[in-house]
Amino acid sequence: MVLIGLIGKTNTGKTTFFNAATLLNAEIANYPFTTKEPEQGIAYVRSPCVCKELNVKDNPRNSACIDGWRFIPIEVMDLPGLIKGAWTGRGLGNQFLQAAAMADALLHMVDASGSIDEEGEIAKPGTGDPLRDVYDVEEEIVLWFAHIVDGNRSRISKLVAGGKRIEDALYQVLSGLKVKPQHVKQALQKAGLEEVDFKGWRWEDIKSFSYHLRMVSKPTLIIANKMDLPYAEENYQRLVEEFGHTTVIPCSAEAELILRRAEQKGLIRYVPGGEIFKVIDESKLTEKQRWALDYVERRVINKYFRTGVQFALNFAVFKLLGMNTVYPVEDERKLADSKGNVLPDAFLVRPDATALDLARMIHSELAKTMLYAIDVRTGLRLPKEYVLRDRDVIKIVSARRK
Ligand SMILES: Nc1nc2c(ncn2[C@@H]2O[C@H](COP(=O)(O)OP(=O)(O)OP(=O)(O)O)[C@@H](O)[C@H]2O)c(=O)[nH]1
Ligand SMILES: [Mg+2]
Repeated sequence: MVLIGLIGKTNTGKTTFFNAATLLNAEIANYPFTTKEPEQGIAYVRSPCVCKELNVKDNPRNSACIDGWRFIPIEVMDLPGLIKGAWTGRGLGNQFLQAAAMADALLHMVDASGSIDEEGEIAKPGTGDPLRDVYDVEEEIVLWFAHIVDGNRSRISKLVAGGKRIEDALYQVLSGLKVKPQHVKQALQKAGLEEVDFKGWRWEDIKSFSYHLRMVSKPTLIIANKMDLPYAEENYQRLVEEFGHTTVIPCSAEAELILRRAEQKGLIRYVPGGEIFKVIDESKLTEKQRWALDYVERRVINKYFRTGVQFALNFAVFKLLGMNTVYPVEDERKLADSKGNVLPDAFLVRPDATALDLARMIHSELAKTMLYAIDVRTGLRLPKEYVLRDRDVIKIVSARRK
């Protein structure tokens, strides 16, 4: 399953975002380093379901269909907050970095209201500097990568002396970080180090390579959180200007948490990622609930049209990682599985995934006996190597079934 990691300075709202996305109850508090251990949970990305276009009523199994939107599961990981010096093992740094390395993409949470000071304590909005916070956290990650390379100098040198290419030697040392061989190659190219003898690499070269490796291997979004607070708007503009190469998404994790909890209690109707919510029965709201919902409406929905939580997850999965949604079926006429469930599953697949990859995702046995696939919309036969496209409805035909 796709894994999205939440990184950032302490107190920026990572756990609030995590709880809103997963409806879990991890501890949220206004003191630094509340989260001590990485925690994983299931969240959903949403994609327009094919049920409308194909004019059927679906019975989803691995996902959900609400108002014509398919909600497909992904994994989200909440991580301990970072501070300067984390790569040396200070604070909860090491554990954080090892867990972050497992993610396919990262959401870098920032307190856009500037209400945390340098040490991570809550302060008056407008006093902290979210730009500096982004640089600090990024620096920690790069230094951590760099120290893995530096600490393995002699091993890498030996591998190279033994005839291995530099990219293979580096990959061997770094494979625990879920980086791919092509990431190592790209980072070498971008740092201009392809032709430089590894023995001659200076500390700056290692850092430059590590910076590029971090960038290519862990695509990242910046989440400007706490947009409901004063000063957030100005800082959001500054973040966009400073980090134009990275997408910055305005967000209020707290607002999303309020809406999802209210929806769970049956107080409002709200589809995550939707731009509206409706109170079901005004008379059932307590004073506090009414105030909270009013706050969300005034400070977040009316200004930014959404809380940003669902948007951020969607952006990470569909834009950063380029994943496609594919609907496998067994019965191409009924668009159903063997039990008659219509459009039972929606799978997220990588941009280069083939029909054979889809068969593998369903069952390894199916992949072994696969003959070809059928594009259910057109009835056309597709070869195993067919590269899947977004919203494809596919039947896998195998030898055994015939
Ligand atoms: N106003 C406002 N406050 C928020 C928002 N998101 C989180 N907070 C508050 O910020 C504080 C820190 O939230 P957490 O979710 O615990 O932050 P964290 O990044 O997980 O912190 P650590 O686990 O210590 O790294 C809490 O008091 C939250 O209520 C938001 O969108 N708006
Ligand atoms: Mg936390």
